[in-house]
Amino acid sequence: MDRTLDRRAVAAMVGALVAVPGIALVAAPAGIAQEASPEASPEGSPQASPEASPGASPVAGEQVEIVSYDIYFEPKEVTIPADTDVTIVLPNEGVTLHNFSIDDNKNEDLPFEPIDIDIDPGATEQVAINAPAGEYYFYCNVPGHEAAGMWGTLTVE
Ligand SMILES: [Cu+2]
Repeated sequence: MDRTLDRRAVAAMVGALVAVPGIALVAAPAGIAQEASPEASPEGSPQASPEASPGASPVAGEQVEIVSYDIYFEPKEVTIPADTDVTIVLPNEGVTLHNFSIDDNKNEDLPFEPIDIDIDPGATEQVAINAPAGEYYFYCNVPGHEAAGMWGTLTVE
């Protein structure tokens, strides 16, 4: 019973944090919704813990989620802040292997190390990125998947 109360307290605190208008969460609304319900994401994100930094710099721990399905990414258009450490969380909700790549395919003079991450079905991978402003093309490099529409645009601004 105590644990239930604790979870409620934490949920209330997270709710309060999200409600503060001064805190700009650039992440997609889906990300905000997840943070508001700790039970939905058992792994949690320690840096998002309200106890850790009450009212402190909300910029730490920027993260976005791009989910792999068969055969597409959701969302397909993602925006993140420039010159900021961002964690891209990559769940694979499909039944086949997928991949998240940002490389020289449709990107000219990529200003950061190429990304190439395989994601087993049911698994969740993640990658840290810190990119200058620009538009970057991402895709799944499993043969046939890009052609089937498994690609998207990462806008950094
Ligand atoms: Cu794929």
